[in-house]
Amino acid sequence: MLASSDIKVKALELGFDACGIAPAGGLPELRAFDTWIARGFAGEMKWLARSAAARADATGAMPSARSVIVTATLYNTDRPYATATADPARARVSRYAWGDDYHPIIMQRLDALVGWMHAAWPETFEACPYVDMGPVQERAYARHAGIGWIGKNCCVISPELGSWIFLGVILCSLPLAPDEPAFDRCASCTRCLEACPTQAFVAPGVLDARRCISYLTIEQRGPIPDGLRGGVGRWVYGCDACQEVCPFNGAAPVSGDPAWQPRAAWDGVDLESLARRSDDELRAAMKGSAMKRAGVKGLRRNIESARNAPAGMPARNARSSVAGDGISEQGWGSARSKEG
Ligand code: B12
Ligand code: SF4
Ligand code: SF4
Repeated sequence: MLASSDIKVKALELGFDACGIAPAGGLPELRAFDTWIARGFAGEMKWLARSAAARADATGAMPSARSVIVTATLYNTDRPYATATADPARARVSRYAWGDDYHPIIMQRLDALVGWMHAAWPETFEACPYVDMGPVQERAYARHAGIGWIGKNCCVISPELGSWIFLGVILCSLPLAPDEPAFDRCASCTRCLEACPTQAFVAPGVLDARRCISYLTIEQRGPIPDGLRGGVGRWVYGCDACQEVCPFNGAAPVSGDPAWQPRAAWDGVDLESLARRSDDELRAAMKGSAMKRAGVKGLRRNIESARNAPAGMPARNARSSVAGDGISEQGWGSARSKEG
């Protein structure tokens, strides 16, 4: 049988920063999905509700699935956090979108891993990779593959890498030896819940996406609701506030992978120069980037909303406002560099 340990070694060789294996079924976290949809938290993301049955278990996406191989890819770079700069002219673009689009890059690496698996184990088996796009709850599988726990900010946090990671999965028909699930290390910390500029968390780990800046600036098609524009503030694509304040990202390692380094077009860009760019210039800067999901029209809407954002609902940076939560910001030592 193909050894889980060999798959993990190969995954690291192919450029992944972590890899683990989860069983395909029986994950308790998956039970929360239907309730989340029923409460309307998915907003206009109707594709989530449509695929709810398939998402109940990995066998919904691939009936023969018995194991789920989960990969994590660090995308953090050495640029300062948005909430660390008080410059009112600065536009805020979420970190994951600064470089190249992660979907094709990670898919290519997953395909290479699948190719290696077939070469290493000649008997017939099925293996189906997904990055973000398939009906698979990647975070729940990441926890059960031991990659990291699901924080109160909903993100998977690796004790070694932090939460600036992309997930990828391979559904596999082989009964691979699974890892131990990661355990929760949030303890009594609530920084992310307090830092959310639009108060999008209805409870720890439960997000009303309709209030989340990531949803409002990327997924939602209409205008940003007036009552939330002040909270959205200068975020013009996605949002990192609930991850920037997380102590486990306090000294997060950075990636040396050229794919994730910030494109000049978004690096420290200010709102007014963004607004002055022509459609062609914006389109060129978004080409091959995850930002093309919002399109030029969506980005223009966000830029205009940011330029005219009311002062209400100010962002609260909880990094300094919560003390005594039992987690040391310096717990990781200094930032480490990761070559990709
Ligand atoms: C839809 C979606 C969104 C939506 C909804 C996000 C959300 N929190 O649900 C929006 C557009 C808002 C969004 C935003 C972002 N996203 Co997104 N998103 C997805 C997608 C496609 C599906 C997620 C989903 O189904 N959400 C519905 C909830 C209910 O399900 P869930 O998140 O899988 O799992 C939850 C349950 O298990 C629940 N849970 C677990 N235990 C328990 C216990 C109880 C009692 C309860 C009630 C719940 C519960 O908590 C989990 C986390 O919310 C995934 C890819 C995928 N296929 O999984 C990427 C994904 C989750 N997104 C990702 C990223 C990077 C982001 C952003 C950081 C981007 C940005 N900077 O703007 C933000 C983060 C916002 C946040 N704090 O969650 C990464 C996450 C990486 C990581 N480290 O966790 C993913 C995995 C994509 C990828 N392949 O890398 N996203
Ligand atoms: S991404 Fe931003 S808006 Fe969304 S939950 Fe996190 S802090 Fe709130
Ligand atoms: S900020 Fe605190 S509560 Fe939120 S995810 Fe990080 S450790 Fe958990």
